[in-house]
Amino acid sequence: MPGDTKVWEEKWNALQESCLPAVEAAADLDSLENLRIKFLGRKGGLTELLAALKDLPVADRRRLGPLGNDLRSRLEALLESRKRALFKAAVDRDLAGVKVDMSLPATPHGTGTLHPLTQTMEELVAVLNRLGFQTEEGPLVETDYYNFEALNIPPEHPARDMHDTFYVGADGLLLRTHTSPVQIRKMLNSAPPVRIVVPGRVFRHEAVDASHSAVFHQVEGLYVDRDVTMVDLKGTLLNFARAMFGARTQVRFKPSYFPFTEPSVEVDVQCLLCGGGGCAVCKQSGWLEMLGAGMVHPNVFRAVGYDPSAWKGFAFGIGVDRVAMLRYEISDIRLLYQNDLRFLTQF
Ligand code: FA5
Repeated sequence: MPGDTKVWEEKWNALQESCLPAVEAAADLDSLENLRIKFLGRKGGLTELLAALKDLPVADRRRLGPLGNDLRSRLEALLESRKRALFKAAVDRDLAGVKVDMSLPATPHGTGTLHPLTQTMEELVAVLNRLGFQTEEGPLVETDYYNFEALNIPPEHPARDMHDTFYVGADGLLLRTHTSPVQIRKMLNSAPPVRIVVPGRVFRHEAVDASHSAVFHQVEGLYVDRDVTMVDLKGTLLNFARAMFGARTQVRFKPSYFPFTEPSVEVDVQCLLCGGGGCAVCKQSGWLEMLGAGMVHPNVFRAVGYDPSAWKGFAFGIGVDRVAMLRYEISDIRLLYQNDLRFLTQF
């Protein structure tokens, strides 16, 4: 009906004249919100006007619809810009009444630290670097040859029982059970003399307890030269123990067995956690096994093409986790692998 159209146009005109200036004049955020509800709320003036379009003849609807929509867009844009301006003015007003004390200390931001295992490993390597050992690394996934066979552990050798091995797929690949395979890789690639230190992660399918983990870390040492003796080995290991645990550290060497060294020793350090009195970590013995070592077996030299009558060597493999536990008085190896920040931030 033309009458309805005329009424619609009059309302549109009136709205256009009143709503935009009202928004311009709004003095605070509350009045602005009231205006938004008045014009654009569910029962707002402009909302109802737009809804009323559907009752107009088609031709009028086509002509007036864009007018209505245009007014709504302009109103929305103005509401938004007024809102920002009023908000900023309110914040400025608040801040004007606040005194900022520039001398207050800032909120501290926590910075990360190196994992205690990384710290221990880096220190161990640094001690051995100072003694002339050069750092080498090797792969975590190894072949049976490097991990066992070239180290004088042929298939079916009972010493394989000393390492519960994780095999990877069917083609004989395995997760290295110690860092000793890197000895073989190095000696196959370079002529003697050799003096290397090998830090790295190793894996064994072991029952986990306070001092045994299925993933742990070793630092391997290998020194090959013309006149290397057991005394050099002892001196090097004492130097390592005193550098890591202090000048009065008690160390004991015990005869042991490794297929790749002869003679072989195991080195224990007195348990700093209980002072030697016995605790869960040292299994009540007062000592903690720290490393295995010995003089390189002639069969290992033969496997890498070194002449065992011309060259002598010693090797050792240090359990890094055990060193970290002793140094930081950590009573359970599992704490090193739980990534609990309450624990890690103490180091
Ligand atoms: C070896 O792995 C030999 N490759 C060490 C070696 C190197 C001997 C060169 C001779 C010459 P063993 O299995 O004992 O040896 O491990 C060496 C050290 O690793 C141990 O003394 C102990 O400190 C640490 N270790 C062994 N098993 C674990 C485990 N499950 N969790 C944490 N540390 C371990």
